[in-house]
Amino acid sequence: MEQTFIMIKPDGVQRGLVGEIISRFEKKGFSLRGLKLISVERPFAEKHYEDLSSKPFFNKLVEYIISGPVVAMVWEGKNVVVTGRKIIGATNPSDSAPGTIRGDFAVEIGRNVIHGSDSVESARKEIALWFPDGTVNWQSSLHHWTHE
Ligand code: YYY
Ligand code: MG
Repeated sequence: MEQTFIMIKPDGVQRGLVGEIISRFEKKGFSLRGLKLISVERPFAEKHYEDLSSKPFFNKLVEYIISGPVVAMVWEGKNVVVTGRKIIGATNPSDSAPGTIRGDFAVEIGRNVIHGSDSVESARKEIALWFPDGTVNWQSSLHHWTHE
């Protein structure tokens, strides 16, 4: 079954949005496979965002991610990568639809509350980076009520 990496950024943690965000993924019907509150250091944040290292906003982005603890999660379910991105909403909160996490809770692109993997391949890399000891292999007893 497909998995994705989801991270609640420092602003989401500080603003008390952790429960709300987890609840949206749970209610959708996805299964939690990994969860931790963690403060990361600069080299780790740079590694996570290495594909963006040439972008003008890279340093500011890394500063933001290391500015406080984040909640790192692995979620599993059918098409969870693409559907997770839809739940999160467009990168710039000015463009994120109401009903999405960024559309409902964010104003600025540099304070957009949450990260989600953009492909199955980047999910695989990000899960390996953030959960090097693996994730929890279990199946929710509700699984057959959400998945055919
Ligand atoms: O995957 P997603 O988070 O939606 O966007 P990315 O293009 O991967 O950029 C990562 C991160 O960088 C974005 O969530 C906010 C920040 N950022 C920025 O501060 N300014 C930009 N012009 C573009 C992205
Ligand atoms: Mg991205």
